Amino acid sequence: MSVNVSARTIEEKTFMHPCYNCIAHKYARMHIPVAPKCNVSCNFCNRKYDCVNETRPGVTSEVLTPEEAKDKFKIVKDKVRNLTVVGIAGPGDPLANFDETKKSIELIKNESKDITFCLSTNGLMLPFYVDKLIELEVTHLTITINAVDPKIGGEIYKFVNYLGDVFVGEEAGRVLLSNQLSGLKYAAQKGIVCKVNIVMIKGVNDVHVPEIVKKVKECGAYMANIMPLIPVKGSAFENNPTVTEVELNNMRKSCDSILKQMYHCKQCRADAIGTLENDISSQFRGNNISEESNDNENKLEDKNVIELKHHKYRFAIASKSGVSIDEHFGHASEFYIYDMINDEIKFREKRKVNKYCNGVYDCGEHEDKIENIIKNVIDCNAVLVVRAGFEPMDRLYEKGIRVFEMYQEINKGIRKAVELLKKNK
Ligand code: CLF
Ligand code: SF4
Repeated sequence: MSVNVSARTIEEKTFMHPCYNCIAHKYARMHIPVAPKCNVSCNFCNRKYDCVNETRPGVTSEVLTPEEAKDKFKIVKDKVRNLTVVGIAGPGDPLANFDETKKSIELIKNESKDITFCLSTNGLMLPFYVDKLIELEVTHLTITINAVDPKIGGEIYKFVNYLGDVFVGEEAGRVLLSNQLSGLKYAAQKGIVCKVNIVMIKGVNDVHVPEIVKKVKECGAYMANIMPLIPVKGSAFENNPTVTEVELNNMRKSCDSILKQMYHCKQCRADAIGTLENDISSQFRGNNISEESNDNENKLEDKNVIELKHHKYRFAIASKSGVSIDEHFGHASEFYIYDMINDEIKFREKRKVNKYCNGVYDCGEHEDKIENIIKNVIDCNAVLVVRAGFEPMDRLYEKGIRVFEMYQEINKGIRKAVELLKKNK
């Protein structure tokens, strides 16, 4: 089996890919955030943000279903005439969400024959999926490889979940590396154009970077993209020092003689749209619900559309652990937003709110706070919490949002809430 491109040749696609070719800066790419889960835990990642291997932390993308991604693609394609690439870069790993990845590509391929498909992966599941990616006509692949020494890898990955077995330390580094390199070799042999991203982490893998570049070149990588660590709040590396722009560029230059280097990466978000210089994704988020939208009417309209057309439910969940509904309404500083569509439960995003209750001293501010919370959950059918006071319950009820008190695992709680909504209890 080899790469079969429909209209443009693979060389043309690479020539018109804004990440693979800096003179292709006039072309746009669109990321579709259809991949929320991940099978690896990188020490520089805090899962409330997008995959840091490819994207900028600090911005949480919405998660789309494949159908939603296809609908959004149609809108974007009509408006962004220079669009050449559709990429999947998170918010987790596309190969840990292969069904969604596959379905999205198939649906979009039906809409456009000329689009280049590009994926960014941690590489753990790559050996399993190269042939499938070729069938899907994915021509460009990014694999993030932060170490070619399992010992160093062991310092970078908290754990690796490989087919249900969890590995830690050096063993985690070994399992991941072995799959990354065999996947890269195989994909490159089969004609996929492979870029390797390397997160440069001071004191951990910085002096090791040239060795990584040499190894991936041997395995067939087309280019390398050395990126600076962004110490994400809440991650194990949150207090690690960062490399300076000068140190980063010096490293890239010193590796240039080994393998072609990328100098223009923007560490863009998992729902980025536009040229690398000009991200216009915010213009397209109104089509779906976004954490940036505080427009009540849009959210209400959206909620009605969702309920009537798609029989879909949306919930705001108060959770300390991220696993169970275990937070009091008044103590929640953020809500996890989940959808249930055709019996399938999907996490969408987290929304920050001002805590409703900070103790007796701010009782007078409750009015403003409940307004702020209502704005953030207006598109939801219900809020699921351990406990809530009568006042917030009444105010949410007035807006058509139910409050269900329960203490259980999130998915179970959602199913129970759907039953209650259906029975109108
Ligand atoms: Fe996206 Fe990545 Fe494909 Fe580009 S981004 S999946 S290769 S289409 Fe590009 Fe953005 Fe840098 Fe990635 S600037 S973060 S390298
Ligand atoms: Fe986070 Fe990406 Fe690493 Fe997964 S691969 S843990 S999403 S940085």
